[in-house]
Amino acid sequence: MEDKFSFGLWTVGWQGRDPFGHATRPVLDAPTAVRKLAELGAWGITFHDNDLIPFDADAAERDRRISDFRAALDETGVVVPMVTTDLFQHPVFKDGGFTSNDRNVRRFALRKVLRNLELAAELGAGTIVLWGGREGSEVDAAKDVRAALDRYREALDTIAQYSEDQGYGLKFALEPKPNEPRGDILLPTIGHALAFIGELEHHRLFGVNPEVGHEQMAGLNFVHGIAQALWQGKLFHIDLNGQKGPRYDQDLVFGHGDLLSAFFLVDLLEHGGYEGPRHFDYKPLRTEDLDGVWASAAANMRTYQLLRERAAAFRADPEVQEALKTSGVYELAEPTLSEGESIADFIKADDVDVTAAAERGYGFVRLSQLALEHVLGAR
Ligand code: 3MF
Ligand code: MG
Ligand code: MG
Ligand code: MG
Repeated sequence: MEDKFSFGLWTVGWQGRDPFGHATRPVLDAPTAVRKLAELGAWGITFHDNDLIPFDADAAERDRRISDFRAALDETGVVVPMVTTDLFQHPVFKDGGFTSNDRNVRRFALRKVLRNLELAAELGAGTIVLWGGREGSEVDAAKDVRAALDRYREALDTIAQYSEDQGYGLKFALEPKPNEPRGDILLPTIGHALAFIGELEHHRLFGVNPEVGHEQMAGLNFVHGIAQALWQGKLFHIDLNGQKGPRYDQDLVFGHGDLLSAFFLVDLLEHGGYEGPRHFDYKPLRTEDLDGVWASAAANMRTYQLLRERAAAFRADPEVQEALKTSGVYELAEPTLSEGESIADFIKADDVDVTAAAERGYGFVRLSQLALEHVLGAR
């Protein structure tokens, strides 16, 4: 429970439908997912409104689905830390939700999110994730990006205002992704999202929910992105999974992509002050049966725990500490100007031996090898 491992209902529930093939697994109902994940040691479950309640459900069906789900939560003690809204599956969202060119679609999408906030608050969720998978275009002439960003901002400020007015006290995490399903998606990376948040009226209520694979699809260093989000106090939530470089969104088990990056990510999360859920947004391979689904869910948690152990051993190793010192890693924490040093004095001073500084070796390869040996369990 203290690990705070959580899973999206849509992860273990993925039936294996892809653009080229039909489902390979049966429907998994929400109460079964909750019970099974609890057995495996998960702490939380998250969902899109339509993972739990079908898009066209009537009031009676909605109530029944929610009450069956609640019964499983009560029985197992599994919590709902995050809720999100599906603005991508239904054809009405084919040109986006908040940024569709069609104003009626925008009004429908925004209402769908607003109506989902009450359920989130009732279930005790503190965070709402917003992934704008259909907010984008394939054709540059088709979208005035500046107008789309105006509408995006309008929607998010409306949602935050409503949450404040209702006293829900929710926080909101934007999930960047560069492409898929749209050819190009708005707010494609952590950096774009952070810059956009600064333009929101309720910017304090907004942070990011970065996903490993999404940043790697853009060829970016996920650990660096997470470090900047932490540095800006904006890492509200995280989607852990695996990806093998820039290609389609693979959603592999955590660590089953770039393992060294996963190691440094766990090291950063564990030692960098992140206290939120360790949330897995992955897809059990389409080749797996239901036993394989549960094995893959357990694999995410086990990999995280192993990497956490390995990161602690890395930090505690005296040779690593010495190597970090030799490499100047601690020295970077020292301000560049001395305390009380005026800029006038600083600019005049001539206190650097440039030749010696240019000749210095940093020993970064040694550090890298030490990390690799800890990951491999060789130290
Ligand atoms: C798609 C995703 C989404 C988001 C989810 C928000 C369907 O690539 O990652 O999963 O994570 O919509 O929580
Ligand atoms: Mg994803
Ligand atoms: Mg993904
Ligand atoms: Mg995700």
